[in-house]
Amino acid sequence: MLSIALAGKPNAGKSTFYKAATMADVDVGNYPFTTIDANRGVSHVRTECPCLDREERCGDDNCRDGKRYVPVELIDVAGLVPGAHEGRGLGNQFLDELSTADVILNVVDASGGTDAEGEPVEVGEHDPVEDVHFIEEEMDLWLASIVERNWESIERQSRSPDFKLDESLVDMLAGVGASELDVARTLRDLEYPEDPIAWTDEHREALATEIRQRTKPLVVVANKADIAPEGNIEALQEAADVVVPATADGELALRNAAQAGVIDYDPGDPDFDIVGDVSDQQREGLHRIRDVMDEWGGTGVQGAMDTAVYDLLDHLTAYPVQNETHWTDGQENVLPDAFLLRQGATPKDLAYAVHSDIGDGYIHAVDARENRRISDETELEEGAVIKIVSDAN
Ligand SMILES: Nc1nc2c(ncn2[C@@H]2O[C@H](COP(=O)(O)OP(=O)(O)OP(=O)(O)O)[C@@H](O)[C@H]2O)c(=O)[nH]1
Ligand SMILES: [Mg+2]
Repeated sequence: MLSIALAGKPNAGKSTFYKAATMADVDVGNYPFTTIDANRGVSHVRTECPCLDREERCGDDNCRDGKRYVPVELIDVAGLVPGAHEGRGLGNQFLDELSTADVILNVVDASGGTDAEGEPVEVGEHDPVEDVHFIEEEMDLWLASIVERNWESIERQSRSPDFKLDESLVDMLAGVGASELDVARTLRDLEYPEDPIAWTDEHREALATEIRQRTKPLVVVANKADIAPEGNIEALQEAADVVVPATADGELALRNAAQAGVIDYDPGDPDFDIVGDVSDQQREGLHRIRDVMDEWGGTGVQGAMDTAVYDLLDHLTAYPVQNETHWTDGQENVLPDAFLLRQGATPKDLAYAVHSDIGDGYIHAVDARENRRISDETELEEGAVIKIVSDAN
């Protein structure tokens, strides 16, 4: 499953985001280091379900009237402070938690109501722009320390006649999610001595930064948008490439209200309807959330995850079926599964995503929308509905 990690300084709202996005019961508190051990759970990205092109909706939990929710892993780690890579705050073991993530949501307190260490201050007192880049720097330094720790082993390996730097680096960096392609492209873009013994700290740091950029893209979540002073969100939008304004707290309130039957709201909707009895105070609270949603197009929680997966990672959703006419599995469930794949993925990649046996036994694929066989080289598109014919079926 694709993995999204929430990172950021303490008290920025990571656990609130996690709680809203997973509906799991985790601690939230207005002080630094509420979270110590990482929380891992399942959330979803939202897309349009292919059933919208048919007469009937799927009618299951993952598809609400054509809004399709595709599972992803969400990880909520302890807060990071500047210097974390050398053990400040709760230290660098928490950076290790990020190693399995495919993409990072850097949760920033856009209200400026917490200082660099996450201690509460007056709203507007701290400049949130300062919190944008330190996460990347900490991650770079953490990765550089991994490279340094392992360099002796690379030097040793380099004495062997069939030593290949790229292969050794792939071995070393697989644990942080770097593929052969990531390493190949990184080496192509860097200047470095052929002999690993001649590498300096600067060479290793440059390698770490390049690899981090390729393997851990970041979305800035400008959280606490509900109380952010005028101009703070805009300043963050200028400081980083991808910024999603958000109110994690607002999303949590909406999900709770929806669960209680008080409002009609699906995660990622730009608005909600009040359908149950609410007190004046509740109504006022809901209207405050609506003001933020009106300004930014939603609460930003669903939006941040969707941006991470569909824009930054550039993934698509593909739906394997067994029956190409009815788009069902063997139990007549309509569009039972959805898989997130990289752009450029082929039917065979989908087969392997379903199961390695299905991939190994792959014979050919049928596009269920067109009801025709497609070539093995076909690049799948968002919303592809595919029957895989495999001798493992
Ligand atoms: N106004 C406002 N407050 C929020 C929002 N999101 C979270 N908070 C508050 O911010 C405080 C910190 O929230 P947490 O979710 O515990 O923050 P964290 O980043 O997990 O903190 P650590 O675990 O200490 O690193 C809590 O008091 C939350 O209620 C938001 O969107 N708006
Ligand atoms: Mg927390």
